[in-house]
Amino acid sequence: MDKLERYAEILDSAALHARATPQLTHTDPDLSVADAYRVQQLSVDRRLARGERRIGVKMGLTSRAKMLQVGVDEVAWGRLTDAMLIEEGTAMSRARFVHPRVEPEVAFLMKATLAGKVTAAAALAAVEAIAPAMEIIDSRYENFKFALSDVIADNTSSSGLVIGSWNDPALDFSNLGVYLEIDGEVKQIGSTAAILGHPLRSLVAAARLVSEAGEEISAGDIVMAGGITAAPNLAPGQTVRTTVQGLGSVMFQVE
Ligand code: OOG
Ligand code: MG
Repeated sequence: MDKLERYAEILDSAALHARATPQLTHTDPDLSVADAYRVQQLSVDRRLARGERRIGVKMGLTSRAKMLQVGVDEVAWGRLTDAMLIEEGTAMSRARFVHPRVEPEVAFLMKATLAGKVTAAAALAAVEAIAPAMEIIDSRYENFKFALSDVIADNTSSSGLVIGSWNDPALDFSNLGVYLEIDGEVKQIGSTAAILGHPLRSLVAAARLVSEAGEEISAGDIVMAGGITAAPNLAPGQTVRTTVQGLGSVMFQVE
């Protein structure tokens, strides 16, 4: 087994068994971003081989708040599978994760292929709908600490997503107020403008980055635009809700 396949197996099994693993860059400080994306692909392939289905992609580190929280200042992307979906209003089990956090986001549902260098107008034309959403991130690394290559190899911490109701993308979603509540208490406040100045820019970046990997965003795909605020920790018993002005709210519970 070559080195990158070995890394993919380590990360996949850390996720499967909810057990933290040391950062790859501790023993391999020169692990490149290109190799890290290859590890990500190999580890997601292992999920697909177990019967999971690809449902789209996620962008990460698209806001200042997120970059500051984890100390990595480059946008990155990851792959989403159906096993990560948590139905809106239901409970997720804390025990399946190492140290989960939640991020308020918006999600796009695509109605056309989007690949390569595209304009924001072309990106918008490929969007079927937009929804308030939350991502549950769970770094497979000890202490939730990583360098850029680590987090890319680890599928940018992606582990769960919850999507609210779909809205017409014709409304202006460039600067909508967002708040995240835990047990009815507001924990984080932000705006969709925190996502690279406009959530469409995240979609434009996704089209380019996904194409660089030889893949594309297809009709029916979900694209998560990236966390709007810093991500609070999750604990059993919590009720978590994100509200996006004009788009509605989305909720789940932790058990
Ligand atoms: C990396 C993933 C960040 C986002 O939306 O910014 C991310 C992490 O913080 O673990 O998903
Ligand atoms: Mg995220």
